Amino acid sequence: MWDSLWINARLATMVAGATPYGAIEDGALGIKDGVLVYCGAAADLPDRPGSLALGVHDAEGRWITPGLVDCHTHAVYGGDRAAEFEMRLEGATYEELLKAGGGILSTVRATREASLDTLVARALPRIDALIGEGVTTIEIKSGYGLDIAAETTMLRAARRIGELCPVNIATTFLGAHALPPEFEGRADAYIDLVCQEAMPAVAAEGLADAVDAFCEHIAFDTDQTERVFQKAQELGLPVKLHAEQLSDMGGAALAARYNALSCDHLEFLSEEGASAMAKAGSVAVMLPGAFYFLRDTNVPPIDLLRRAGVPMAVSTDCNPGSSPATSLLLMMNMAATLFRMTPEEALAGTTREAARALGMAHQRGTLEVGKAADLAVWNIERPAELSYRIGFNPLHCAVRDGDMTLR
Ligand code: DI6
Ligand code: FE
Repeated sequence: MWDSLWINARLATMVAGATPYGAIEDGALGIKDGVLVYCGAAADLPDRPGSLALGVHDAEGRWITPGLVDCHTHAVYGGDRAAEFEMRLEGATYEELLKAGGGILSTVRATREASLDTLVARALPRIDALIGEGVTTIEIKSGYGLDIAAETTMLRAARRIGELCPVNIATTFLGAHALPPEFEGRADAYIDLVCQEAMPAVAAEGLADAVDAFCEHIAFDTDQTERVFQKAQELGLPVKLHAEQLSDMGGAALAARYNALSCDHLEFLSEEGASAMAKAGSVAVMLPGAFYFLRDTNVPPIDLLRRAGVPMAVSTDCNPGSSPATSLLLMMNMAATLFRMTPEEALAGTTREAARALGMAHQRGTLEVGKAADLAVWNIERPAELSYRIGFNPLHCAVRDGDMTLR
């Protein structure tokens, strides 16, 4: 007997191939031990629903998609940056604020002051907002601690959230996010600390599933980024990169050489960068919330990525400075309106390709037999509605690893 069976469902399996959205119109999903054991036409079920599963759910014709995956967030942090937002509206730029000790560094101060419990408590409403939209997997980065104690506390807070909430958490060590004030003028010495002490400590405790860096003229250059990647490789941790957000540093091509899971932002990505990513199979993570909030004008080269065959994900970049966003559905709308991604690309970008960007493609991101039973059930008539609306949540209920989380 299966644990549960969904019938009367329209499935957007998001399996790439024959039909748009991998759609199965009169579909059924069977679940056992948190895993999909049936995914296909209801007509092909081997028996009557009642004799197949302990619990039978009637989706009443609703669409079911894979649970959404938010593959790039900085959802754990202390304080907020609303005052800085006001200053930007009075004329200051993002880069000026950072140089004046504000920006990321003001969040670093607030994060260092916060206890693990406070970090968790402050993050929970953001996590709940994401879960409320059918998100079943969230990546959370460190990067606002910038010393060993505060970075590990951030990562522990992220792991704790995974224990408290019905959501899968992937953690990423982002020690090379910004230069902490005590290392002013000594970026290489800080990278020494990241590589020789912080990363090994994080790896020894199993606190990070991947390693990220911010390669930018206001953060770290390609040599420093490469040192971080070398150490990550040595420790057996996959890498990803904040690349070409504000300028073309050649970060994407560098990351591709280290088989990066993803390169993220990419507003200034070059043709060489795109083809290197295609060869390495790195996912391009689009972050339209940051583009919008910083009033960026350089749209990431979507057509180039399409032509090169680079998979594209879409994420919130949930963070206090450049994207205080906790709606992945809104990001899908922005990916369509601002970046001209199609609604199908946007949904693939928050399911299949987002899972791939986390190295979880074998486990999550599509509705397929053998994958985790992570589902979002929607009150919509067609999948394009998920990208179409602005600030409307049509979620009916969600299932994570076979358990109903929200209804
Ligand atoms: N790029 C971003 O958009 C965030 N981090 C990064 O490297 C912004 C982080 C912040 O402003 O707090
Ligand atoms: Fe980011």
